[in-house]
Amino acid sequence: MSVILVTGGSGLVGKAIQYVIETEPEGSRFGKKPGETWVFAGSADGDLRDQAQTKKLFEKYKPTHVIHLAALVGGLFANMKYKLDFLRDNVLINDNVLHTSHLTGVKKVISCLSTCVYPDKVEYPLDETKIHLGLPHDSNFGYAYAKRMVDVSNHAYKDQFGHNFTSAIPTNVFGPHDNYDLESAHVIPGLVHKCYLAKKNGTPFVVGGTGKPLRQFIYSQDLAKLFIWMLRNYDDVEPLILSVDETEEVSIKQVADAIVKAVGFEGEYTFDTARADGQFRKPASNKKLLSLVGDFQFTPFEQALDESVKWFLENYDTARTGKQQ
Ligand code: NAP
Ligand code: GFB
Repeated sequence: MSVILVTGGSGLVGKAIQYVIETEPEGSRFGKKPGETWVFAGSADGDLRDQAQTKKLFEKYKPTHVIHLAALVGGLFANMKYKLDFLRDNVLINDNVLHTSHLTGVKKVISCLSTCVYPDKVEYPLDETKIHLGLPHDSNFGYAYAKRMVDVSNHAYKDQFGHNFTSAIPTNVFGPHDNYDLESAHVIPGLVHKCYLAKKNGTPFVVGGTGKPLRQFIYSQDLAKLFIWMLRNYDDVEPLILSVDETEEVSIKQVADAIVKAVGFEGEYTFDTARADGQFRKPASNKKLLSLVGDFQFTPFEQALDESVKWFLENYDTARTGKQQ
């Protein structure tokens, strides 16, 4: 009788895992297995920066397996502004979840890193062996070091106690239930929200930076399936990159063009080059993933973007918009 606790279960990636587990046929490749109980916990179920609240959450659900997604998460501009919060909140959350998993005998933990943890100056493409080979990009070193410490902790728990604690490394993620608050949003939800407001108010659509940086984006529902696959099949302490192929890198300008099309915006569209571009690129190789998972169909970018914009327009009133009108 397995109990799978998904921390951060109320967020972008958590909601996608819940959607897949609840819609895929029971017993299928990405579906729920008979006898499994899945628990999706948000911060209302317990502030994981607090050890006592973390312990209480684990005592309540007695998880056998944990998919640990909970984190202080934000886009480039939020990371640049709140480096200490992104470091400290995430160090506290990660240590409480891993140590409570250790104390309560959890059989497996999959934590979630990000390709922004990698060194800024390293030979591309990024692969699973290069995480600690240099300084992260200055724009998000707080978040990056907190996430790197998860990999260090996993190896220490393995060495000292033989625990099966591992981690996944997604690229930039997008999809339904994203964070659209213009201050803290990532580029896709941020630009979808800005484009929607520009269309609604007849104002210019302004993209931050030069539009030249390159990014790889994975659809939250594809990422969700890969987390479920890892839960069932991946028992190595070494992290695993979860991403589309590195040839799928797109420029921020291409992303903005696709959003203009998806939202149906016909007005003026400019770049605010006074805003930061952040890291120019962080191309990640999914060679190890494909060598293990075999055949996996990623959702085409434009289809995934259309579905995400449709969800945003249909759920605007309840979505995390930070209430900018
Ligand atoms: P998100 O939408 O912002 O969701 C964050 C989740 O963490 C929410 O469920 C939130 O709960 C929970 N949480 C935050 N602080 C908490 C606290 N102190 N105690 C308990 N729960 C807390 O984030 P996401 O995009 O789904 O990210 C999920 C994971 O993927 C994170 O580990 C993130 O670092 C990683 N990641 C994300 C991206 C991306 O592009 N989004 C890329 C790479 C990796 P409430 O909503 O209830 O507050
Ligand atoms: O998604 P994003 O915030 O994160 O920004 P990063 C990506 C690129 O989009 C940057 C440009 O080059 C931004 O200049 N951009 C243009 C915008 N307009 C906007 C906008 O309105 N909002 C935002 N947010 N960006 C983050 C890390 O880096 O990647 C985090 O800081 C996290 O820690 C995340 O790991 C996945 O890809 O630059």
